[in-house]
Order: sequence, then structure tokens, then C-alpha cells
Amino acid sequence: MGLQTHWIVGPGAIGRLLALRLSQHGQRVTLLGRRPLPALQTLITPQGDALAMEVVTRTRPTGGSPDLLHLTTKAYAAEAAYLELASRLPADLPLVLWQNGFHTQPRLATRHPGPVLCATTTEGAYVAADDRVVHAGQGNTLIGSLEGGHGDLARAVASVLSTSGLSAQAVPDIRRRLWHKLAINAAINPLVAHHRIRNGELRETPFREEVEVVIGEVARVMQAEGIAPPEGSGLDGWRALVWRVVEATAANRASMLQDVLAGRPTEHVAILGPLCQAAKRHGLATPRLDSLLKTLAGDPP
Ligand code: KPL
Repeated sequence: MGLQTHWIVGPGAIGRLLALRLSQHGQRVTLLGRRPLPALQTLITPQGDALAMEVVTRTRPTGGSPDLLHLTTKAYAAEAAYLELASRLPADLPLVLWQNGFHTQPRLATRHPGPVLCATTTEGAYVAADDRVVHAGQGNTLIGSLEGGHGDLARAVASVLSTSGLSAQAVPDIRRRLWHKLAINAAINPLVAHHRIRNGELRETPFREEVEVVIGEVARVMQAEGIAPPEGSGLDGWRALVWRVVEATAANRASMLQDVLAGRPTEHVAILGPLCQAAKRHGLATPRLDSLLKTLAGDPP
């Protein structure tokens, strides 16, 4: 399957990392954003090397359509970004969604007529300046379609990414993998954003208690949705997963806290919304998740 030209919509950390790694390995990339960006971009590798390269950066696409469209905006901006381009996209164009949470993915999978893949990544990256992205930590990316189809396409995308230095695999159960990431994000991000603390502080009183309450509610929703934790089972499996990530990211400011501190909107709707809605569908009470959703909607930036 020939995948050589990529439009990447959303020049945040993951969008730029993708753009620069793909460009570095000979793929033809157009990086699309709301404002003009310098064409000369530098990638700082995990080893500390600075790789400068020319990337086509545009505020709107020009020329023919690509082989693949990657949507790498924040979750709350994804649908609007897609709609802006939709009229000029061929009906069979494959779309890769890189958003957190589980809000955008089912909505765009229904709306887009072509194949839709979802990606979840543990690559660590941040934008250091308008012309510079730091690939801080090598991670892994999983790709698949929500209904488990389009296996050849998912394998082709994973292969292009892996060849470009971003380890990736096609998986038949991306829905489950997205909910795993969502469980981690739901247990960590809203609390650290609300209390304005680093991830590791969640281990201390009084936050530890709050995390446990959230994990308990998340575990009940997951059970009702038929989603098992990646290791172990039930509540203990979810607790082990969340506390392992808290430990591993103890010194970090989570993405939602960074958004709050920068005065940007947060992804609370994409992360907490699907859990609260699933709870309602199953007749479960999730008072702590509901109140975090409400609080974050009203928190001053
Ligand atoms: O993914 C994360 C984020 O910052 O968004 C972590 C650190 C794992 C917490 O949810």
C-alpha cells in the first residue's frame, strides 16, 4: 500500500514530531495549522542531536490530496478542523485520529466516508519554540480501526511510522486500548489540573484518597462496558495501572495541567465525558467524575 504523502493537521507536539520524523525519512509532509509556522523546523532527538529540516507548513492545503490525513489537534478542536477540510477530501481518503479520550473517535468514524484509524501513543514530545520540537522520550504507538477492520491499512501506517523512527504496531482492539489510556488520563489529569500539582503529588494526602475514589468509579464503568484492565483484573488491575503511571511520571506536569497553566481549553470533555455518559447508560452513579467534569468546565484558566 503506497503511503508517501501526508497532511498533518494540528502542529502541537505530536503533530510536529510526526511531521519531522516522517520528513526525515523521505515522506512528503504538509503540516497544517491555524497560523503560519517557520518552514525550517528542528527536531531534538532523545539523544540530544538537533536535526534541522525544511517542512511544508501551511494554513490551508494546496495541490492534490494526500495518501493519508493525520488529525493531531487536541480533542476539542478535532471536529472543527476536520469539517474545515471535509469538502476537499476524497471520499476514500484514510484518516488517522491521534486524539486523547473517546469523544472524537466514534463521531469522526461515523462522519468520514473513508477508512478511519485511531492511534494512541506514548511518545514523549514537547514544542520548545515555534521552530523546534523536542522528542523527549521514545514511546510506542498502537493503530487500528474502532470496529477492528482495515488491518492492511493499519499495518501499512504502522510500518511507515516504524521506518521513520516511531515504533508502531497495528492492533485489532484499538477501542479497548483507547479506553485504557482514557482510564489513566481520567484518574490523573483532572485532579492534577484542578489542584495544580505534579503527578507525583497524587501519592500524598489528601490527593491519594481522591485518586482512589476516581479509580473506583472508573473501574465500575469499565466493568459495565466490558473493558478489562491491561493486566490483573477488576479494581486491583486499574489501581495497579494508574499508580504505575503516577510513579513513572511523578515529576511531570500532565498535559491537562499544562493547558490550565497556559490558559488553554482542556480535554476534560473528551476524557471524562465518555465515562460519565457510559455510567448513565448503565445506571451507575459516578459523583466524583461528574463533579470533576463540572468543576473543570467552570475552572478559571
Ligand atoms: O498522558 C498523560 C498526560 O499528561 O496527558 C499522563 C502523564 C500519562 C497522565 O495522564
